[in-house]
Amino acid sequence: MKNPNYYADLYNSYDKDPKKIRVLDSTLREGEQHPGVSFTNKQRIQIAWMLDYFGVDQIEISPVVSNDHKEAVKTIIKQGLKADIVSHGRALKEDIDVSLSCDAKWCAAYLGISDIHLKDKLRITREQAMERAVETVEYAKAHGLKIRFTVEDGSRAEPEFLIKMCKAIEEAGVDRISLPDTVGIMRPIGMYNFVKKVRGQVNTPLDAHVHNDIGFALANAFAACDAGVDQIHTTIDGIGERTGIPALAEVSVALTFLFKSPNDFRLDMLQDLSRLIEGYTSIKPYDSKPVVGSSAYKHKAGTHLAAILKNPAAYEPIPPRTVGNRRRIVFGELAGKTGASYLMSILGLDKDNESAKAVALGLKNLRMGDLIEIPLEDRLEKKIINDEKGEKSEEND
Ligand code: HCA
Ligand code: CU
Repeated sequence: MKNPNYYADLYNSYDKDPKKIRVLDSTLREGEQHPGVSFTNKQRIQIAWMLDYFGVDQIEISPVVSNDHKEAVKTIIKQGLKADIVSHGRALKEDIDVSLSCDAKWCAAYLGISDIHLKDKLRITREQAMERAVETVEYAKAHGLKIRFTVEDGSRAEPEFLIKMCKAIEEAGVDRISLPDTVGIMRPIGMYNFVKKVRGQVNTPLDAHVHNDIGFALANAFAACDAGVDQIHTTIDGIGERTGIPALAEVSVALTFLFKSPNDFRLDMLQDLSRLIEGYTSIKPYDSKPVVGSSAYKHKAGTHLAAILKNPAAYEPIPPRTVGNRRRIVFGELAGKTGASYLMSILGLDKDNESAKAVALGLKNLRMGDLIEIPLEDRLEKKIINDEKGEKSEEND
């Protein structure tokens, strides 16, 4: 039999030689903009270490928010991590100076370029915005920094001005340009068109920073990749302003399995990373959250249990261990004969057909919903169950 995902992979039609898509994690910048999130410096440093060990390419943090943050940036930069540490701030010389004072090698500067941001937020003209952007990039370059420039609210900016701006900062020597959908208003084809427009006019490497206001963030991030972006912004569990941005877990799993993008991610850390953030923020990811959610690998309906017990790939796209999660089966009124029979075998009962049917019916008639959940690993748990049964029968002998 072919790999169970073989035909799906054909539809996904990844390239023979897939390009590497990089990940910038912004848990320490965008993530801290999520209501209820405020890390201590010790936590920030630990999160940076873990993200680096996981294998992200860049870690973003803002030193201009507070003195505490500035200290955190300095300390994290001193750790000599593999990932670039990107020091994020406004498109102002004074913010670049703060990055410099932290000994940063990479900085990021953002400036709103949509009419509403220019007129009502910044109260500057397009010309002034252009001047400010170019000056910021030139200033950073003159001080030996690598700089990413974010054309904030770019998806709502007048396209000609967007291109003019991108060309001007490219000319000034910018190292990357972040194309954000700041208010999460794009659908995937729209994001594709937005990125494609810029990609056709500038050669600078592009980032996608996309918000999840209507639930399209993850899809938009990948539409942006299809259009030529080579770095996606994430946060652990997708935390960020309002409804946040794509989650690191979903992005890294999709890159690995759906895009076959070459990387060294330690995917088995994903659930631990999620738990770490849960512990530091008391924001619990909802149970059906992809990859890391507590229900992401639970199987319940009788027909599913019957299949899972034979071959878990029947109802799982990726094995749970791969992403640090665990498979569980849920017994209750939906368990069916196979579920009942398995439950009986775990309890050490003989499981003839008639009794299994009776137990399945009993579970249904109880009308108490889900009664118990047990972990079920590929071989391990089955072995334990068998061993225990062995011991029991010896005891009984
Ligand atoms: C912000 C805006 C930003 C910047 C994105 C980026 C956005 O909160 O500062 O720098 O790539 O969504 O536009 O997060
Ligand atoms: Cu953002």
